Amino acid sequence: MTLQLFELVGTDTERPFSPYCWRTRMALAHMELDAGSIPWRFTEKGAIAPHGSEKVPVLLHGEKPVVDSWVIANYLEDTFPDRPSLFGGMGGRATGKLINAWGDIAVVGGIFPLIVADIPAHLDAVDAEYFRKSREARLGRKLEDVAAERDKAVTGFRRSLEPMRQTLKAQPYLGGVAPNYADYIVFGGFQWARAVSPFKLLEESDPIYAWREKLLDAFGGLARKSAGFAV
Ligand SMILES: N[C@@H](CCC(=O)N[C@@H](CS)C(=O)NCC(=O)O)C(=O)O
Repeated sequence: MTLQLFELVGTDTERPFSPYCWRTRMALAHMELDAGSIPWRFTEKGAIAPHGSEKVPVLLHGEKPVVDSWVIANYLEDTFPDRPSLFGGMGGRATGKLINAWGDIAVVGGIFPLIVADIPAHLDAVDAEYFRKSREARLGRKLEDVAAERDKAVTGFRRSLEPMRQTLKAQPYLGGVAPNYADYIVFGGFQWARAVSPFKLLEESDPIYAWREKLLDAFGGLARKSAGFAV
């Protein structure tokens, strides 16, 4: 049965930019699973509604839809037990749940105000209007006003990554000697930023920068080859 992934894009279909879709894309590569890409834009709700979702990623396994990046990771782990494991056992899966929440809140949530104003330029007029309206309602402010503070705000974001920094001083990946799904959860956030924004999130001396470089090169440079800014 074929695998197909709905992936968020804007005007450039070679620039998938959802942090959650990137978690799934890296997970598929880790498991050595081929999956076709179905480019999806914010306002194309009709394409995924029949699969029971308003958001991407949505993975189709044959006819079967699997919705939400964490659910997809668990589905892949359980459905393809003969493939390289994403979690490395029940402990990895359980702590992966924590990293997933941390990735959503501290990483995606932390990066969001730093890059959000750069996103509309990658969207067509209809999507850009939807994005601006929905995100400004969420933020309670204009995107440009949020962006105006980013040079200062990035310091707090970098500080918030200290637990990860400490971990990477002791081991090469969150997964230990090799990456696992915990790494892809966090990496998805950085790859989202790289796809849409020239803003520098990490200093080169940061161990997280070196970790990100390794993941950009993983799987034949899957993430590095995808359209993005070299920051
Ligand atoms: N918890 C979900 C979050 C998915 C999500 O928020 N996807 C965004 C793209 S990054 C989306 O589809 N947004 C649609 C919209 O804003 O209308 C997951 O992990 O898959």
